[in-house]
Amino acid sequence: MSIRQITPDVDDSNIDKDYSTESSSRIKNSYIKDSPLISVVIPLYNEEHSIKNVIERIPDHSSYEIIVVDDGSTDKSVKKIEEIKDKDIKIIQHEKNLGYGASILTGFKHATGDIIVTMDSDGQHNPEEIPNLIKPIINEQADFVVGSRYLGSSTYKVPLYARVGEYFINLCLWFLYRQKIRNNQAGFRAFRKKTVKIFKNIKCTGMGFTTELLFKAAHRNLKIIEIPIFLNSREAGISYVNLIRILKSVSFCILFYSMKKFNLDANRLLPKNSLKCVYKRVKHLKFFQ
Ligand SMILES: Nc1nc2c(ncn2[C@@H]2O[C@H](COP(=O)(O)OP(=O)(O)O)[C@@H](O)[C@H]2O)c(=O)[nH]1
Ligand SMILES: [Mg+2]
Repeated sequence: MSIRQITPDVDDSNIDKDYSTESSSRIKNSYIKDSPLISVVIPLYNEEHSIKNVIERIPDHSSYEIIVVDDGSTDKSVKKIEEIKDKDIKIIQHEKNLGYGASILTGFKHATGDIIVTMDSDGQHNPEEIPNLIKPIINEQADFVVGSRYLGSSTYKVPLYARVGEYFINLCLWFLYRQKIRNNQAGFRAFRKKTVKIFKNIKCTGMGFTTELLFKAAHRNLKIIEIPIFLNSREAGISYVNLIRILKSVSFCILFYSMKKFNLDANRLLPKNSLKCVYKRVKHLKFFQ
């Protein structure tokens, strides 16, 4: 086993590495070798009961790079990872809790693979399904793959508020980009490393990240598809999802991308730089968290 604990840097130049073109309508696959390197990025926050099992179940293959971003856990999560034998694991630790999205962005900076997979650390996703998740990318059928609980044989009961929220976000995605993603709050996803630059300026660093990631990808014409996955129920620990926060960040995200899509030049409609001023004022209210 080798565990490398890395202090996160603030330099995000690594995100740009290897990305050749800004306009990313279907990025070509030619660089993906026969055996691509897969970086599995796992955001972690107080999941001492599940994290060890999640990592141990990641396919045991040299082409898998495991990156855990511990987001200031206060329980024994990191100790549990240190107990793991026979796996190389990169652990990056945030000194304090920065949020789900911020952790994934940190993971991107340290990922060296051709394909990046993100999955939860609470045991709801099955690492054995990673090969299925990345298959459409290897076969050049997609740039971005979302594991969908609605398509699989999963018996997981999705709460009503989550169904309604996902239905509404799906409608917005369809209206703006003619793109349907039913399970748009899913955290089990895969995409090409070369697309990562697109996500560099993401503003939602909390749970709203999942929505902004999809809007950004759709805005840049990435080919996004959903494939069936099996979603387990959470067996231990608690969910830190805060509905009000998500609602705020998702609303801002939808508004922001609607304006982008319709090319609304806010500075033409409003007094000069007023949008910048509004943003400065609301920034500290953590709308984007
Ligand atoms: N890095 C990080 N991960 C988080 C945070 N909050 C939740 N997570 C992780 O994100 C994943 C999904 O969160 P969860 O609470 O299970 O959301 P739910 O499945 O939608 O109820 C889990 O693996 C959590 O450990 C956070 O503040 N920072
Ligand atoms: Mg969960």
